[in-house]
Amino acid sequence: MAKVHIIMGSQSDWPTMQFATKPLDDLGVEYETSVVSAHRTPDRLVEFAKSAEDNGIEVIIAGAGGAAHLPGMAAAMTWIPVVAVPVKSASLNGLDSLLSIVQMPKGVAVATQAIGNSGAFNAGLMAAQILAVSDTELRNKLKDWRLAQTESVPTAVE
Ligand code: RP5
Repeated sequence: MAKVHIIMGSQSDWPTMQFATKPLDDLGVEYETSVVSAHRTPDRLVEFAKSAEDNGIEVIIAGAGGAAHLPGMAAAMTWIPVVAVPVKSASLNGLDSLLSIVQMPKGVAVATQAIGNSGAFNAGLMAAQILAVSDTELRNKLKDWRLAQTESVPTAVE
């Protein structure tokens, strides 16, 4: 069973959320993906979040747009870290998604990333970093990944 599970409120979130898979693929971290909507499939959300620990999930990545209560609701039902991605919305460019995800009242934590593709990518990276705390092999891969990124930035302006 994969330790990382990526949930999203709608199939329409996938073009954004697929960016979360890039660093996970690069680092050899397995993941699963599901559409779980807080308001369209609330029972599916309850089932997912309450069984996450028994299913061996160690990090949840949750992306949603608009009045985006999916990450917070998932976090309310499990202690497993939830890394959230505010998906860019049609009406308000994702500001609605960001504010509704990031403004968690105290007592339930959600690790909110940036709006859109960069946030999704960093959510994958953050999930790997969380797992790396107790996985030396993954930690070394992350260090190499970061070094390669640093070395890929040229000093010269062309
Ligand atoms: C949210 O509503 C989803 O996360 C998505 O970002 C947004 C729009 O969903 P669709 O109407 O495209 O299914 O629940």
